[in-house]
Amino acid sequence: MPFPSLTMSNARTMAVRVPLTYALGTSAAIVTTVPLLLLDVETREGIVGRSYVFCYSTSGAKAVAAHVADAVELLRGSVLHPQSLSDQLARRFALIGVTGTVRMALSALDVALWDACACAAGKPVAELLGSTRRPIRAYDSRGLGLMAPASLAAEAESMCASGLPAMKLRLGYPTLREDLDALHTVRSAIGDDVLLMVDYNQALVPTEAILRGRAIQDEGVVWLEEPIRHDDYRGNARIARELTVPIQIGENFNGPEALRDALDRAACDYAMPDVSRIGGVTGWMRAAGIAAADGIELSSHLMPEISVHLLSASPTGHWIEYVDWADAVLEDPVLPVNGTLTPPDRPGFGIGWSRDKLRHLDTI
Ligand code: SMN
Ligand code: MG
Repeated sequence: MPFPSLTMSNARTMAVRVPLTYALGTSAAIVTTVPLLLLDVETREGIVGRSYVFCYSTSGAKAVAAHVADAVELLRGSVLHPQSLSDQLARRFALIGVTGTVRMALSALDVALWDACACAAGKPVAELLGSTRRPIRAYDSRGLGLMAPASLAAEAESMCASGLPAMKLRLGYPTLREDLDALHTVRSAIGDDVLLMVDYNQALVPTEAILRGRAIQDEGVVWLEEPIRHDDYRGNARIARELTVPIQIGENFNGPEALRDALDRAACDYAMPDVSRIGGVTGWMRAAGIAAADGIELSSHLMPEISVHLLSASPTGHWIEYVDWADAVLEDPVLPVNGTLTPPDRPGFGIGWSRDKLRHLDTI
């Protein structure tokens, strides 16, 4: 089968605000609604490529949409060769800098281009990338933010209904005592069989991270995520050296080069890129090659519907972060089965917008 030949004609974006099932208090900010930017790329052949991106804030959604519009002007009439177009766009945006919302816009476009190509080929993206569709172990990341112990116990119990084998707890309370209380509260609510990851969202400094990490690692957590500033690789390396619990970072990696740098500095034991910051499918697959060469297990950050195809095609695919945020806009949400997510047997990423659901959401 030849790689499909499609020509870019136009793109449409729509930003919506989705209320969350569980408010998510992190050490950085409390998230109660999530702005999602939906992107449709149109081709002259009539195939539509879709993607969506979590934009963190209202201004984020507006900025990403504006950068997408600029990029589409540059691409109109181009044949969809996603890798070449992504590299071309990165060059064109080099003066403003391919970081933050610019990176998110270019990543979203790259995802939509790959979706269009896979739709034209009539194959799931995982298969277009040369992989089987394989089940990826999923952990529940919908809740367990920073909150009072009684609410934490109730939320942990209700999350058990998903049947997932693991969940992620946010830490970074003012004291280690409170972190341990939260961990013990959740552990007694869920029992010994469900695994726990913990995420500090960059709350600590290295010395404090080592002190807290020493206490927490005796609790048998799967990983300790973003203990300190994400780009302090020297500090992260010091923590990784001092602790036995695996250090997980990566949701803020800007492009695959950041993973290369982090691994060169021994800043982490595991990595979890975010498809919208690592550079879409193109950037993810480059990162997957780096991780595979170094034997580093790769997990994902948010946007599970897209990430599941990429983890499936990653030699060291590890855990998928499950959230249900996009269920509010999708025709066919991707649901966990037997504790795993599997790329659906549909063309592309298998994402289509439900007009009915969109009617009930606030737009930005
Ligand atoms: C996170 C990041 C951004 C929004 C919500 C939650 C968190 C995660 O760091 O890893 O899920
Ligand atoms: Mg995190």
